[in-house]
Amino acid sequence: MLSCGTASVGSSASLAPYVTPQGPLSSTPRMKANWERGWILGCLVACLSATTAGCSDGEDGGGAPPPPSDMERGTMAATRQDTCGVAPWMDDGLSVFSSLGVMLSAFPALQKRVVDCNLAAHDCKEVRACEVLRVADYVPYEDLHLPECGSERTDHCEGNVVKYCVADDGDYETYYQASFDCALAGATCVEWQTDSGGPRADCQAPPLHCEGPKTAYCDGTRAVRCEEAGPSILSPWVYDCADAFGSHCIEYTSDVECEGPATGEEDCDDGIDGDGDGKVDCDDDDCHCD
Ligand SMILES: [Ca+2]
Ligand SMILES: [Ca+2]
Repeated sequence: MLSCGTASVGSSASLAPYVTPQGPLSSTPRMKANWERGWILGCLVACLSATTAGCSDGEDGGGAPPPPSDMERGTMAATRQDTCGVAPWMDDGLSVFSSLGVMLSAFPALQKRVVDCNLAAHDCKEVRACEVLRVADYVPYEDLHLPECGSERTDHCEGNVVKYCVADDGDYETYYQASFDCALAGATCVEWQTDSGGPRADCQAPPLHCEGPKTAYCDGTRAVRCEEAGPSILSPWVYDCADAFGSHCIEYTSDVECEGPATGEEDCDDGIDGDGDGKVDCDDDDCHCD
């Protein structure tokens, strides 16, 4: 019995498609696509790789950490996708509508292969190549077996489980019901009404050190994004840049990003060689300072 095998699926798994609200981003000019530096995979990540076998079962006496949860795996994958310019997950806090960790739990058929691929990747080039799996695994809601929300959205909380309504691209007349246990994200299910009285619900994460929405800060290598899941419902989320091939967190213009060898020089005004290539700020061609 492997002690660090693949993570179990969350308790509220329902099969349904989801199209990310963010379209794929083209890689930015400052991105260096051919980075080939080696990446030392820890046991935790290595065991998620389809090409890696053989984790100890604890016989070495050290004991292995528990397998990462869907939220942890999805967040790691989101951090890699964002840092590699695939999709801007780190623009959002915790919301069932914009969290890859939630989607991995709620819609594993759609996200499992691409997330596994992201976590097994050795660099941004491989992360970008994983997108073919996301496209291949897309299935419209109507082809799966989700309950319908009805003619009106019926988003609500059942205990700490959020029952939320999702729709396919191009068809916002038929909503299907997905569910997620907010406790899996250390969060609380909250309900509110739209201005027209429509019911809404989402998960709300603890406020951490957020001073309000549309703010962000670094906490070591971690990027903390402070955003709202609904009106006045602050719900931050944390992305560890270290998960993105050894990147670190940088703050500028009230934003946070990951910077490191995988991204090239991002902050061109801090006097620091952010990507470790020996060239600082404008001396680094990544900065395009002219
Ligand atoms: Ca710099
Ligand atoms: Ca540099």
